[in-house]
Amino acid sequence: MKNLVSILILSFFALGVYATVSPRTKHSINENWRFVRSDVENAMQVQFNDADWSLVSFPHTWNASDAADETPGFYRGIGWYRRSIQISADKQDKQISIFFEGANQELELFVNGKSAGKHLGGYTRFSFDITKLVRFGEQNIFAIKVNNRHNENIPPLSADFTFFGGVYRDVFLLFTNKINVSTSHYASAGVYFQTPRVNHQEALLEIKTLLTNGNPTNTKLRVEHSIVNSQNKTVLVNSKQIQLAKNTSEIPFLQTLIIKNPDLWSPDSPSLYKVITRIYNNKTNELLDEVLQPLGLRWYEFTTENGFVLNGKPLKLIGTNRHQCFDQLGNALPDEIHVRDVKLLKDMGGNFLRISHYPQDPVVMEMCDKLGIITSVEIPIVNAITENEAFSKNSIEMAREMVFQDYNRPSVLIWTYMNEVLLRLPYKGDSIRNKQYFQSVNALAQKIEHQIRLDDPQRYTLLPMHGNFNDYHEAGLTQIPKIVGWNLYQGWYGGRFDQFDTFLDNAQEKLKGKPFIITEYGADVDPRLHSLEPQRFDYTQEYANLYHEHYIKAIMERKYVVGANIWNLNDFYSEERENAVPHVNNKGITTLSREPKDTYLQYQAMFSSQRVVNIGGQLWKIRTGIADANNSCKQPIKVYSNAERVELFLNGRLIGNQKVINNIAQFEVPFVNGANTLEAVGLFQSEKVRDDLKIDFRMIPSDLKNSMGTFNEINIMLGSKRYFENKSKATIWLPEKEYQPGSWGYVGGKAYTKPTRHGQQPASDSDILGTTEDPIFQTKRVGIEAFKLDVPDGEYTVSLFFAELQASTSSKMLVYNLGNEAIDNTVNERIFDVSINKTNVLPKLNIASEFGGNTAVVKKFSVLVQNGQGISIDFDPVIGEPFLNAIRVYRNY
Ligand code: GCB
Ligand code: CA
Repeated sequence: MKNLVSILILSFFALGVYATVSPRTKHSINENWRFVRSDVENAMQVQFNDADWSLVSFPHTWNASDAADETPGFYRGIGWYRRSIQISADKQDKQISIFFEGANQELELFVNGKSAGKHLGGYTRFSFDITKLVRFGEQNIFAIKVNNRHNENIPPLSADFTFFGGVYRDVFLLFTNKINVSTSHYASAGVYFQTPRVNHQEALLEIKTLLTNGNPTNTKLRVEHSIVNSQNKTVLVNSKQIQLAKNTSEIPFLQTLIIKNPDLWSPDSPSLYKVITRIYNNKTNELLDEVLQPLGLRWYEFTTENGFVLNGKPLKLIGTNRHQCFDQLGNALPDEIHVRDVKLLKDMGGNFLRISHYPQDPVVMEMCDKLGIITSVEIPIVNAITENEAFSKNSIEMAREMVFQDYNRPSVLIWTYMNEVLLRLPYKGDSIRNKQYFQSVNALAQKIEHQIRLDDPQRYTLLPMHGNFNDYHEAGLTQIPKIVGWNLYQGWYGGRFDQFDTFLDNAQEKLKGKPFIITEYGADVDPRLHSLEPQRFDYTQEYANLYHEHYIKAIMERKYVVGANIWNLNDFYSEERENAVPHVNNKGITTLSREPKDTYLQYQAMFSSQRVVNIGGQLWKIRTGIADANNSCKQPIKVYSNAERVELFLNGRLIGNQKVINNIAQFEVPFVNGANTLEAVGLFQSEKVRDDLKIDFRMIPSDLKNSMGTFNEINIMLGSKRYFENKSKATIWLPEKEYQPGSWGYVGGKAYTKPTRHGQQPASDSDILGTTEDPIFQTKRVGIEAFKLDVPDGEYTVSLFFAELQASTSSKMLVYNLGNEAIDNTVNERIFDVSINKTNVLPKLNIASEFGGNTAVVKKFSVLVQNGQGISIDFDPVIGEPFLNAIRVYRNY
């Protein structure tokens, strides 16, 4: 062995390579796991045969598909992973730890049949020392048991996001010497920085290093810290000796350094230092361990008078929240997607990220450090607590994991806990018991606050509350954290936009001196839905645009609002939700696969330091409308820009030159049938910046009767003011209108609206079974007498779309609609006849009894139209009122 080492060293020198052999190595063990989604007896045992289990790699979740399918619920229980790992004999004198970046949510690891440790909680990192269980020079069987069952002692108890189970982040093996910078303290780096004084002249840096000596001999060490600046120049080296007793761990070692003329860290200039901590055997000078941590030097303050102040300058914090999931992948994301998300926020001009509602992948934090994104990180106590010791203990433990794991991140300025903790009062109606519950919540909040301040005296704390001021105030929660957070949805879940402004001003009046962060605000956008007459709760892009235009203005006008986080950066999975896209919360300003919605484009125009010209409606590529006298169809287009003026061209022709007001230039675009190329030119002082957008416009002839040769298809949603685009089918649906001779439309009836506690909603938002085109079925016309289309002679396919939105099968209360629950509006039987051109094609149709409520039913007919008769569909009631949800007419010949 010795010979081999010396040969190696010799050959390094021979090649002229000055390599330092690293005293610690870390490599991932993500591949080649056998997996089964059930509990299996003896699965931890070495001899267990896992040959018929499936083969998976980490990151992995077992809920990627069942949390998005049409069966309510998803698997919440035990899953096992197994693999063997060869650990070479030359590792004999090493300490070996396994490091999990996260697994949801209870995990136990077995190495060679023996338990190596357990961890509770789905979002924090953890490590186990497995040195004693490993067999060197042999294959070692690793068996991991994970459980994502509901556990009343582990936060979160409930939340508006899917609790995907599995080992969904990277897993590493870490080899160190037995004398090392401790790897065991909350899976942290074992090195902790405080910067109690930073200014332009100097920064005071206190470093606490935890040291472990796993050897049976006392050893004298030299601990050295090198401070390297962003140009890779070592600006300071400090070293000190310490006698480290045998068999000890996590022995704190303190050093205080002063960095002169520091390069300051800020969003515009995120200068990072590296602190490299090395420990040497003082006698032999052998390098025993080496750890690198990022260091950013900045000072900051949250005030009501000047807002947030960074390095002496006021800075409004604007950004988003973020959930860690992606289209089809659930929460099992590769690092690259995490990286991409933080870049998306930076490119938007954002400087603030609320890492909601739980600690995320370390690479997210790394990106925030590097790109200059200020963050708050939080533990996932959401909606409610369990009033017992175990829940308290686990919550505090989680808070400590969070704090220690991201302790040195310059990006982190705020530790957050308890999101909307009074949303779900467990003792509704029992005011005495509820008071006690308030006290329990208050007591837990105080404990967490106390623990965080003890572990990290410098940073701020934040507690995000929903819009029920009185409850939080009465429970004393508005007083405990250093900053108060508000999640506000006025004008979405109910009410009007301006109630956002009055809520804030009233709350500030009562909480003088407390800085506020708008920790959430947003409105759902199904990226397939659009409207020229947007309404609250219609899920259209255009409604959300108005919502955000109002909110951001109110936020910018108020100094005591030190920052705001849009809810949310991305659409995200929430299994219990129904909505226009079931199982998804659509409040993202990008989609599940991160295509930017208009709201993203708007914020980019407002906050980016680059020159921005973004034509709105980029996700609305197929449009439709009825031809006017010039055979065109005027529809509005917004261009988001930070130019002074914008010119807009349609197919090369200038159609307007508009002043940009609040970063928006508005145009009425006379679309023509077929290809429409829009080009926007932003007129800046010294240059022009362009953006273009191609739109396929499907012109509906105004004179349908004489449209031979131009009419091909029409798709109409009844009772709707919305447009719906299906990108894969390349179809576009348009709102209904009343019939006029020569044209098309309904006769009689009225548009269905959904009654809720906060007024009528323009459409149902229940999951429609049997379709992914839910919005087509979520509106309807009730009491309809006929639908007529005066199409030219020919053969047509007519499809009638039905879904009973008011069936008496009671639908469960949608818990996440923040008090916006539906009011019962079920109907008894509806039976009706449907005839097409006088032939009764659907006698005694009873949709609810035949198919059940909220189920998509499409009836397709071939219709021969002759002698200019057009298409006339008649609805004749037998019992109750007839209805129709949508109709598609397609010309065959
Ligand atoms: C909230 C919650 C968040 C939800 C959001 C919503 O207030 O904090 O978890 O996703 O509202 O969309 O309703
Ligand atoms: Ca990772």
